[in-house]
Parts: sequence; C-alpha cells; structure tokens
Amino acid sequence: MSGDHIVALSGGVGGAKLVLGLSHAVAPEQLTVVTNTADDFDHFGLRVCPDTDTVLYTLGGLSNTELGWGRANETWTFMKTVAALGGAEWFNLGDGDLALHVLRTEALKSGQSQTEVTAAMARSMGIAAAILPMSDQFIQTRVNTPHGQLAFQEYFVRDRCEPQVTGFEFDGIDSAVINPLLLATLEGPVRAIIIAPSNPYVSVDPILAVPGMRAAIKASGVPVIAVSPIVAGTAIKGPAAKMMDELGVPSTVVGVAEHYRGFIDGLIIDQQDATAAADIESSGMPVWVTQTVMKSLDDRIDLANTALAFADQIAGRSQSL
Ligand code: FO1
Repeated sequence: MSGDHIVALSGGVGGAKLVLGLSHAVAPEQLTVVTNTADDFDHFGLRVCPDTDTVLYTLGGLSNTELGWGRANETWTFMKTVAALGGAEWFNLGDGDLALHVLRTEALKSGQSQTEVTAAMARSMGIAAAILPMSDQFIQTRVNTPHGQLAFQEYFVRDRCEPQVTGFEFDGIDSAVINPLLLATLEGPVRAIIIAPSNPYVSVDPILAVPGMRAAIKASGVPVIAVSPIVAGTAIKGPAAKMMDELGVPSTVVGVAEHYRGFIDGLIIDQQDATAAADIESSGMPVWVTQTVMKSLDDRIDLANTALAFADQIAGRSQSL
C-alpha cells in the first residue's frame, strides 16, 4: 500500500548516517527506524544497546562523530576509576553514556519494554521519528570462529574484529517477537522500506531473522531498497568486507546483491562500482548508481532522497528519474 511513511532498518555507524539523512528528507513523523538489538549486551550489570543508542544519539544531535559511537563532549571519569579499581577496561562507557545505561537498566528492571524505554529516551532528546527496537526480547549475536564462539562485543571491540568468522548465531531469535508497533506501521500506508548501509551479517540479518519480519515486509508490498555498505571492495567502516572474504563471499557490491537477492527490489551502489551495475541488473536486480559515501549532512540527505526516488520509481509512482 503506497503512502508517505518510511521504514528504515539500521545498525551500526553507516546505518545511522543514512537515517539522519532520511530524518531531513521527510518529516520526522513520517520516519520509523527499526534498530538491530542483537549487539546488545550486559556490561557491569547494565544493558548496553549500541545500535539503538547510535540512532538515538545521531537523531538527537548528541553523537560522538570522532568515535562513531557514544556521546559527543564525553568525559571518562567512570572508566578511569574502573581502571584504577582493577575493573574491565575493554569496553568504554563514557560518563554521559553511562547515565543512559543506568536509567535504561532501571526501567527494564521495573518492567518497561525496550520499546518503551527507547521511546522515552527519544522524547527526552527531542526526537520525533519513531525508533523501534526490532524486538523487545533479548537477542544476542554470537560469532563463530575456528577457535570457538565469541559474544559479539568481545569479537567487535575486545578482539577488534581480528578473529576469522565462520558464521553467526542469534541467541534468543527463535522466541523473539517482532515489534508490534512495526507490524502496525507495515500494515499502514508505507512509501518505502530502506535497508541502510549497515553490515549485512551482524546488523541487517538479525533484524530480518526476527520471526515474521521478512514475511511482514514482503506482505506490505512496499519497495525494499538497500544501500550497499561495500564500496570498491571495502566497507566504509567496520568488518563487513573482511567477513565476506572469510565467508568466501565476494566482498563486492555483487556479493551484497547476492546476499539480499529475493528480498530487496533495488540496490544502490556507489559510482566507484558503476561497472558492476550491468552484471547486477542482468541478474534481475534493479540498480541505482550514485554517491553513497556520506561525508557531509548534504551527502546524507542526497542519498536519502535518492533511495526514496528509487523506491518511487520501482513502485511506478514517478516516470522521470
Ligand atoms: N566500540 C569500540 O570500538 N570500543 C568501545 O569501547 C565501544 C564502546 C561503546 C559503548 C557504547 C556503545 O553504544 C557503543 C560502543 N562501541 C564501542 C561501539 C559498538 O561496539 C558498535 O557500535 C556496535 O556494537 C556495532 O555497530
């Protein structure tokens, strides 16, 4: 059903960049962001939700753009004291960020859902867009390696993505329930579903693995457009290309197209990969070539508008491109 609402699936830094562009391209009330929650974990007894928090901070204008995660103008007294007291130092919680984890953990313990906590945090940050965790149940990505399984943050932060990956598991996924608010949104007038340039394996796949998620998205009949997180054989940020190499998948836009084949209606690739467009199109997947590397806010907004125009074209809602 066509409409004017936009649903974006996001994880990681690249996802949040495009989400910011989308929040400027449409009225915030027209935007629903579905966040990957499988990076979530408990640290110092606190529930930390990196991909949800990166979207909150980004849309709230509070994000630490140097680090790509956490809050801007952060101080680190807590972590300095943790170190002095002999505590774990491998995962850094800034003093401001810590406040969010403390309040979230307290709210969850009092029985609030992740969706309710996230909505309250969004309101406190002046965010009008809907930010929906993919599910309110606790799901955790486990990274399989030749030497055993790692919790996601152990792989990503403690081991700096160095271990060779052989596969992924999403603990808790089988009993996870798709966010009911997302189901309601998908049953309403939606214009486009945008898969942001997030890691296909550890940011997007967990979202799509929530029981019923793929079916609900397909049943919406709404164009699904993905932005490739791979540009010229590398990921702009993060281990996506390394993972593809280790999984024996071409770490190229063709590899990304294969990953999403059968689910997306169009793939946006960067101009640096323009020569691959014909191959992808000949395999039956529409492609749009543009600049996908987002350095400025205008880059973010331009890419967001391009994704929406591509979705409109695929839905037959506009002739000229
Ligand atoms: N990433 C790091 O590389 N080092 C950290 O110490 C770190 C702390 C951290 C704290 C809160 C948070 O929301 C994210 C944090 N991240 C850190 C990033 C996080 O591991 C990633 O953003 C996601 O899990 C992958 O997208």
